[in-house]
Amino acid sequence: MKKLVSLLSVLVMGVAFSGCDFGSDDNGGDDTIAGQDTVGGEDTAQDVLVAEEGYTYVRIIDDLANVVDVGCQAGNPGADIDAIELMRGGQDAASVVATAGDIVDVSDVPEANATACAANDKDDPSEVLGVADGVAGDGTFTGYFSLNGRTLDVQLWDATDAPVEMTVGDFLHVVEMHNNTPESAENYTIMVGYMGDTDVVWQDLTTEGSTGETFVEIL
Ligand SMILES: [Ca+2]
Ligand SMILES: [Ca+2]
Ligand SMILES: [Ca+2]
Repeated sequence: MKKLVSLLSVLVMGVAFSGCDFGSDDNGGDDTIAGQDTVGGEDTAQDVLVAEEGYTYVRIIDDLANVVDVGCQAGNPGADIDAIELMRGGQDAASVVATAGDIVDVSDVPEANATACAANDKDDPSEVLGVADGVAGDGTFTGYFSLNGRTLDVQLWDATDAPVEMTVGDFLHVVEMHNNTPESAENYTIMVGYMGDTDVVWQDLTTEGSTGETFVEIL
């Protein structure tokens, strides 16, 4: 059976906030950001074909250009991932049926990132587990993991710690913390995966350039 996965990328822009540290540029704010055209709430939609069922894994790939284009923010370099939630029946907290329950893998920090961004005080991947601690864009900045060029693999679990498969109509919700400034809403790519014979098989959702808070509709 085949599924069609449609990406609906929505950056939720809340009340402007100042004074937080995440995503803040440490060199005066003169940087430009790749993919900035997605900042500001414009929706995009792309369709890709998913050839297998049983998707319980999610991969978040940091955009290496975050460091180049956004700058090396003090203490939280790269995309700042608070939570990865699976929602059923809506796009609100009450609709969450599964969250990142297991950290499957975290890749090494690329050499270029390690050199440019040696300081990362948001370096605990377990911060992505469970429901969102903060709300992207509203100034509640807590409980997130700054990728600093890395790739993060998780499995979605329900409240009983059982893996949960994505089904048609679900929304995959990735909370990347930002404060309504272009340089704080950083780019990343989302993939979904299922367990093959020996390893997780990953499906690209063509979500490169996802920025800030993203919803992916499973169709
Ligand atoms: Ca960041
Ligand atoms: Ca969190
Ligand atoms: Ca950010």
